Amino acid sequence: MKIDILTLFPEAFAPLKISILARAEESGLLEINLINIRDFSKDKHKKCDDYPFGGGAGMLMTVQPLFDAINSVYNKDAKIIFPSPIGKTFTAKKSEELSKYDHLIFVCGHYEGVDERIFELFDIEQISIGDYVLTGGELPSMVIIDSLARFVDGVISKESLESESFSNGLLEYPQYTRPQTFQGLSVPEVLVSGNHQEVEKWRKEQSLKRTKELRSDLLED
Ligand code: 4FM
Repeated sequence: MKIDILTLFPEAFAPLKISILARAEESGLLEINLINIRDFSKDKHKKCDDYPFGGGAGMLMTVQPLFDAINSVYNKDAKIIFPSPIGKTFTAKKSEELSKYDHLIFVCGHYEGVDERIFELFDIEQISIGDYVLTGGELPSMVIIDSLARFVDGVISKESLESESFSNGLLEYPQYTRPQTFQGLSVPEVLVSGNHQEVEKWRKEQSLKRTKELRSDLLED
């Protein structure tokens, strides 16, 4: 999968260049390109923001650099995403759906907004990561990319994906590793019993118990 990220702050994306995503890029499963929107400004000072018509607080990103930056990476099969609080809320289902594309383009807004005409010039899906406001689309782009990359074939094991929270509509069960006792606290006996059927049964029960206690909304339908 190719992911193009259009941003005024490419240096903000260092977190995508470590750990699992770094390995996914090295192995050729993922290609993440950072494109500086400022490089496309036709203004003599490379300006990419301006005051809103009609007045109001703050600055907006101007449409020309955004338009040219998108066109520099665009092809008709690409999906364009603009993280924004006005979008539908991001979920594991949406994450898996996005992971099936061969080419994603993330457009990161910053400041108080972008000129609305960019949404008339391209088919862009706005996606929110939650009901709160951030200073730009950089962090939510990273959240969405980190999450969907895990669903790209080969990035992590199928078993890891299937055992985690939301994969079966439930929260993940509690997990333990060595040492078997720490500060007087022991690992649940069933997990060291060697009885795989009992382990599976316990994990299912724990998942259901946790979901009831912490996220009963997930059990509603
Ligand atoms: C987005 C600031 C666009 C400026 C933002 C522009 C957000 C969220 C968010 C801030 N994005 N979920 N919540 N973005 O707050 O996705 Cl131009």
